[in-house]
Parts: sequence; structure tokens; C-alpha cells
Amino acid sequence: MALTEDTYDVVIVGAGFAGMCALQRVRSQGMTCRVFEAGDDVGGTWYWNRYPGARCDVEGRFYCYSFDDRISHDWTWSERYPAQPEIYDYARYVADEFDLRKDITFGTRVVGARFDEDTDSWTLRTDGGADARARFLLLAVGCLSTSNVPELPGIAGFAGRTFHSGQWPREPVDFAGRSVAVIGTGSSGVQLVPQLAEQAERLYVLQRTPSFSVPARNRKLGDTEQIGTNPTVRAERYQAPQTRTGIVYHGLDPRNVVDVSAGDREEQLRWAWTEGGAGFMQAFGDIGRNEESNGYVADFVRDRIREYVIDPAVAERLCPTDYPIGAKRICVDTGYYETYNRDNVELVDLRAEPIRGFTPDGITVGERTLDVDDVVFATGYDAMTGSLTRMGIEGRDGLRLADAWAAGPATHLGLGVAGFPNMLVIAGPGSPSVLVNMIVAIEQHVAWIGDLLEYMRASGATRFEVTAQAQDSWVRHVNEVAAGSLLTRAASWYVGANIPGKPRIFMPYAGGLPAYTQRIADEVAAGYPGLVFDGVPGAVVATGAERT
Ligand code: NA7
Repeated sequence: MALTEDTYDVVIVGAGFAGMCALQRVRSQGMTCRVFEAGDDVGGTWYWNRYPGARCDVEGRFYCYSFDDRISHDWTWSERYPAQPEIYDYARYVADEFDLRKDITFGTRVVGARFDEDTDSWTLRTDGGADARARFLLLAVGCLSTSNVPELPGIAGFAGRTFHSGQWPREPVDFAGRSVAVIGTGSSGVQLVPQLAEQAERLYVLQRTPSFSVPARNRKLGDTEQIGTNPTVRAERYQAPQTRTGIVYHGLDPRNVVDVSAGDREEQLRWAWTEGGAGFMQAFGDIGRNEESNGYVADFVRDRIREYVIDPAVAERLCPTDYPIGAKRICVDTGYYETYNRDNVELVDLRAEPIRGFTPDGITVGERTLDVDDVVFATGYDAMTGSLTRMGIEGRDGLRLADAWAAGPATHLGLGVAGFPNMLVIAGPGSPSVLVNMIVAIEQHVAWIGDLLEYMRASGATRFEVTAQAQDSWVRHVNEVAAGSLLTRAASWYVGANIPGKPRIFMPYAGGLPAYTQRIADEVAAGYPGLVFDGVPGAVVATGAERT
């Protein structure tokens, strides 16, 4: 059935790195497309996360697109780990280069999406009244975009300023002369704390669970260290998708920690610590799998914390002891532990002094009230599913995504969802996404999706849907792979533990990029056996000319 005039071939939700990449791809295939973006500009995560110290924990030379040589070769990163303003500039540069903004409606949030069986298309409602219809719905909403602000007693009566790291104001915030509390010590808190300590008169860091953090060893980059100028750097960017994490690391020892001598272990870990960054977790082959090996590495980091932090009692409170290193995402910092040696900084251990609630001018913890002017929530996100289940998505037979995922997210390959025809998630639950370099994950998904849409165009199909059988099988596999790692051993956002009432399911795919890449390539090579096209199972649908 023909679609009405105001329709597009594709609607994309989100104009972060995933949405921008997808827009460019579907345009290049000659399809019409509209993107809806809640922010006033492109950038997604890097538009919203403007807090002091916000910085990527992937090196810039890997944190850039590879789908077009120009936008990777002509761009220069000024530092090893680019800060938010520079990454935001990169997103804007890409938008300018491809003139992406003309197809993006900014300041507009999608508040409902319904699949219409008669037309094989999606109808979208937005808060700006700009409704739309499209054959395909691509969800590029980001894995960490629905902020988690805990419901704490009395918060509405707090007279001071409150901020969340993921919804930072556009204008600079002045903390000079103020008493500030930061709640949360994950990646965002670990980046914020040293910066706020420099600015605020007094800083309380409210810690529920200590993090393992590795020094970034950030530094300025020279002209000869750029993708455009250095053939080795360039070659490694293109090689990145073949690695387990989408990042090329050097000097790593593939052996198991338990198989090397104590001397070799110490030497290698010291080398990796000096090198800095999240690559520390790859220093040996089995840190993420073997409990004993992991314990040695965790001990090594705890020893460094005790070296950095002068007060032994504070150092002990900063040492994580109840989960394996890496089971919560490793943090990458600049001067985090050293910050606790400052006179104006106090670590508040919420396990000893739980938050009882807010007063108009402070927070009551344990038996005392901290006088604070400002509270900064670095309390994370309803990760991976929050933005999707809150969008009011209704698939076939009125099935709501929020209901379909009530017991946890289920996808086929992290891309499609049974009961939701013509809908694809970029870097969705069940894909490597947050466990690997996100830009590599995004480009891989966008290419796969682009190929699927082209396959459908060539075959004349107007509808695809994931089979329940394929989805069940993939969910089982994702769970099996996770169970073989130590990743499920922490109360992390990977398992939804940070959101009260969220089902405890390990959400990303932990098998690494090569295994995943093979699996999604196999799906295509076998003729999409996990999909049904226009009611016909994929593997038996004739392709291209045969069908037309
Ligand atoms: P994270 O990693 O989810 O960290 C959130 C922090 O906030 C963490 O320390 C939490 O402690 C703490 N938190 C959350 N809720 C509360 C309440 N109610 N009371 C006290 N403390 C709380 O989010 P980030 O923004 O730091 O990082 C997210 C990702 O962004 C990161 O992994 C990178 O991929 C980039 P908990 O550990 O739950 O005890």
C-alpha cells in the first residue's frame, strides 16, 4: 500500500554519533530520512555531558568515524583522550561536512511510535507536534542517555542548586566559594571530583561503592600523531574493528596472569599502569575471566590507591573489595585518588553513613548534616533500555516495548526485536555496544542495517520481523557468554542493578567484536534466517532479480 505524502523511508531517533552515521548511510542509499533529536544540536552523549572534566575514555584516534576518509583524515585531536568540547566540535564538524542538519528536527522528543500493519510503516508522535510516518524506525538513542536521579527524601525542599552530570547546563557553572556534594563515584564522578575540588571551597564526595580507576596519562598530541599525518595511526584505526574491543592496544601479554611468575606479573602490570587508560584491563589475557587472576590485578590497583592516598583510613574506604576489577566499567582518571589528599575534600562513605534525606540547606548522612550549596548527581543512567522503553513504542498487535521487555531486554543480535517489525536498534542490548569502542559498534550496526534495507529494496519486501525463535536463541547465547566472564559478579548498570526494580539481566554481548562480527555476517550470508520478510522466512526468500 502506498504511503501518504508526509512520510519518509526512514525515521531515526537521536542525532548522536549513531544517528548521524545512520542518516548519512540511508541518504547515500537514496532513501528519504528525518531525524528527531531532543537536544538543540548534534552530538548526543557529547551534547548533554558538559560537566567539568567530561572526557572520553577511548583515545581520540579510535573515537572517530572511519566510514569516510575525509572526516577522519582532516580532523586533528589535540589530546590523547579528547575532552567533551572537542568531541562535540567533531560531531558538529561532521554535521557540517555532510550537511546533516537539514534532515534533523532539533529540540524535539519522540513520545510515541506505533507500527501500522496495513501500511507496514511506523507513525511517530513528537512533543513538538511534528508527527511523521516512515517505513523503517531506527533507534539511535544512545546507551547512556536517560539520567538516573535517585528519589531521596526531602529533595524537593532543598534550596540549593542541583545538577546531573548527564544534563549539564550549557552555560558555565561557577562553584567558587561554594560547598558542594557529589553523589556517585562511577566514571562521571571520578572525572568530576578533581575538577570540582579545584573550584569549590568545600567538596563532599558521597560514595556508595568505590570504583577501580586507572590513570589516563592524558597528554597533548602532536601533528605527527594524527590519522591524517601518520600512516601507522591511520592503519590502526582501520584495524580496530578486528580487535576484541575496537581499540588497538600494544604491549599486552596474551598469557594468563596465573601462568606467569610474580615478578613478570608485577612488571607487566606496572608497565600497563604507567601506559595508562582502560587498556590496563587487557594487560593479560584472562583478567576478565579468571577469578584468581583478577584478584592479583585488583590487589595491584588497591596497592596503588594506598600509595596515592595519604590518610590510610580514606585509602581503605576508596578500595573496592566486593566485586572483581572490570565487572563494573573500569574508570579512567586524571588525579582522582590524589584529590583526597586535599584539605577541602572529604570522602563520605555511604555504607557507614547512609543518606537519610535532604534539608533545605544540606544532606543528612548517618547522624550528621552536611551543609551544602550545590548537589551534583553523578548517579548514572537507566542504561541501555531506559530511553527505549520510555518512548512509547508499540509494535504489532499493540505490543508495547516496555511490556515486551518487562523481564529484561530481548533482541536478535542486539539489532531487532520480535513483535516490532521494521524497527532496528543501533548498539542495542544484546550487542557489544558499551563493552567496546562505541564508534566502531555504531559503524558496524549502521553498515549491517544499510545492507538489510538495500536487500529489502532489491527484493521488494516492505516488512521484516525478527522471529521469536531467533531472538530466544540469541538471548540464551548472550547470557551464556556473560556467565563465562566475571562481568555478572557486580551490581552494575550492565545488569540493571543501579535502577530500583529493573530486572537483573546482563544486557550487552560480552563475546567481543570478532565473534559478534562473524555472527552478524553469517546472518546475512545465510539469507537472514532470523528474519521473516512479508510473512516469508528470510532464509527461503529469493533475493534481488530472482524475486522481482
Ligand atoms: P555509573 O557508572 O552508573 O555510576 C553512578 C554512581 O552513582 C555509582 O557510584 C553509584 O553507586 C552511584 N549511585 C547511584 N545511585 C545512588 C544512590 N541512590 N545513592 C548513592 N549513590 C548512588 O554512572 P556514570 O555516569 O559515572 O558512568 C556511566 C558510564 O558513562 C560509564 O560507565 C562510562 O561508560 C561512561 P553504586 O555503584 O550503584 O553503588
